[in-house]
Amino acid sequence: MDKKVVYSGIQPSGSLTIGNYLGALKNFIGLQDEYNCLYCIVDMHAITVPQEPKLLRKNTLDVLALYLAAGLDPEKSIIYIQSHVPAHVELMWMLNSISSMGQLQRMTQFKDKSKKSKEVLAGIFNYPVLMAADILLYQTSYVPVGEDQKQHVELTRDLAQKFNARYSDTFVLPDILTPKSGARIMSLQDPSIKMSKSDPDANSFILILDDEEATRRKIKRAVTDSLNSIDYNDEQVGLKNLINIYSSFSGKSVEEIVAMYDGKGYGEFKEDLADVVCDGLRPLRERFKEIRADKEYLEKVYKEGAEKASYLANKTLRKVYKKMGFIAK
Ligand code: ATP
Ligand code: LTN
Repeated sequence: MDKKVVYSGIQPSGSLTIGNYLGALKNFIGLQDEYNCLYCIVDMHAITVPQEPKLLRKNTLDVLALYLAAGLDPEKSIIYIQSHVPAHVELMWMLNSISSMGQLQRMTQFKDKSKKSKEVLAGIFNYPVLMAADILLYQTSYVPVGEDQKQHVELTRDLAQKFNARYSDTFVLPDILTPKSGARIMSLQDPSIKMSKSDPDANSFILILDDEEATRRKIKRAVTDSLNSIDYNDEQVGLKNLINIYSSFSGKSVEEIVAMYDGKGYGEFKEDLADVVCDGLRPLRERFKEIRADKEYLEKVYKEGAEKASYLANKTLRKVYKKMGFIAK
């Protein structure tokens, strides 16, 4: 039997944080042998907030180089840039015709992002429909993402079900795949909100590409509490988040970590955490520099990726056009 399909994407809307790494990228690697994987750089999603064109181009290649530095293998997975496969936008338009305004208005990411901006753009409203198109084009079974994307994957299932019921079986219904630890990394400055690369306060996140000095400084400044005792509970949310980060990078369980620091203070814990994070990211940071400098290799990867992805996407797209009643060319 054919392997099942895994699909995920990351927006080149800035430099990636350890939230993106632990919630998504790190988990992409291990899936490559068991599944047919597609990993996309979703640049069309990134323009739902204003982007400086030069920076968008740079960030897109940075994300590609980070994918490769983290261990994504173009021999095993299809790695490509969303705007190179126009089928995504075409399917999105067709899915719009069965998407309900009410359901899109209930998406928490839409509500959060539109609260923050002066003008609510149509792109941010339609964002989840484009994400559904990404996933459904490839008959995806599993979507490895952080917990914040749960509602979008559910919407994707609803749209697939609606389409299948109206036009006959066409799409596979996808399931979300969240990691056991690291599914929701919180801001280092306000642990009630998720760590986000678009947060204006650079102390709130650690970037995969931050240098070690910045990484250590940000961990030192991370908000904790005045209890000065290492415990894992909902009263000590800042510390809880730091323990989660420690656990995700070291592979140690939360219980092990709490036992290791019994009777010790936050200063020592934070210093060790900085070591664990820097050790965990060092190989990736080094490989990134080499890969990012090799423009020809990057170009080869995204061109071949787009060709393979287009072939698969167009197969689904042709079926959709036909089922909806469009005349074939
Ligand atoms: P932005 O912060 O700019 O709104 P984002 O980082 O949330 O964007 P993406 O770049 O598309 O959005 O996220 C890529 C992946 O990283 C998704 O799977 C998302 O769930 C995951 N992710 C993002 N932030 C976190 C976090 N704080 N903890 C865990 N996973 C996260
Ligand atoms: N909305 C996602 C990014 C994204 C995505 C996808 C993830 C766009 N298309 C398809 C998985 C599958 C986010 O993380 N903000």
